[in-house]
Amino acid sequence: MRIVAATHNPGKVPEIRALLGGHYEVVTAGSLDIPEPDETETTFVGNALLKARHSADLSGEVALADDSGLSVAALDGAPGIYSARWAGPDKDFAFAMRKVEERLEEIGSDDRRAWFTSALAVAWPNGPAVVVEGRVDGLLTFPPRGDRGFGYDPIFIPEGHSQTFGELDPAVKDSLSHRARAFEKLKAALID
Ligand code: ITT
Repeated sequence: MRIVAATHNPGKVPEIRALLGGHYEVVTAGSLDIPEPDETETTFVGNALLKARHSADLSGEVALADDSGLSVAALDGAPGIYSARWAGPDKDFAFAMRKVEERLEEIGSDDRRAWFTSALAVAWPNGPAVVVEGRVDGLLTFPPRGDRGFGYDPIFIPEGHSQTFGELDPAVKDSLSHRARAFEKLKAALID
């Protein structure tokens, strides 16, 4: 079966392919010339639904979207749904990770607790949609470590590990990440 990955983030695509398994042919919204919609909702779930519906309606095919982000406890959950926007128009995540560190320094907090959230939505063209959310907790570390993964991976150490997502084998990330946990829920929701 073919499924449209409603994302323009190249970092997400290999994870979506790995987590979906070999049963699906994954084509990206970018490869179908589907433009990025404005993420106008105020929650991960809302933005995931918006992106999945947009790609499903424009492609006429089943679409899967991920809306995700890093939340920092001491920053009241920021950057959260604004995680991509903190990197600016150049998508500079070295800058975004420094910004997280600077904000923590500004408030003088040594609380390093953080979590990633992924909302996954599947939408059928002009039809229904299903949405679920997964989360992984961990601790932040500075400076960034490792060059695997994408986004904020080099500053995030998942619970139970001593290496960042930027250092861990991608298979380890895919076994416990926010996205992996959301996929487990998605599979359960689609089977029920
Ligand atoms: P699409 O909307 O096209 O999918 P995007 O990058 O704009 O791409 P989001 O709006 O969901 O996607 O933003 C999520 C941001 O949160 C993403 O750019 C990363 O910086 C960060 N993020 C999400 N999941 C992550 C992960 O597994 N590892 C590191 N950073 C992650």
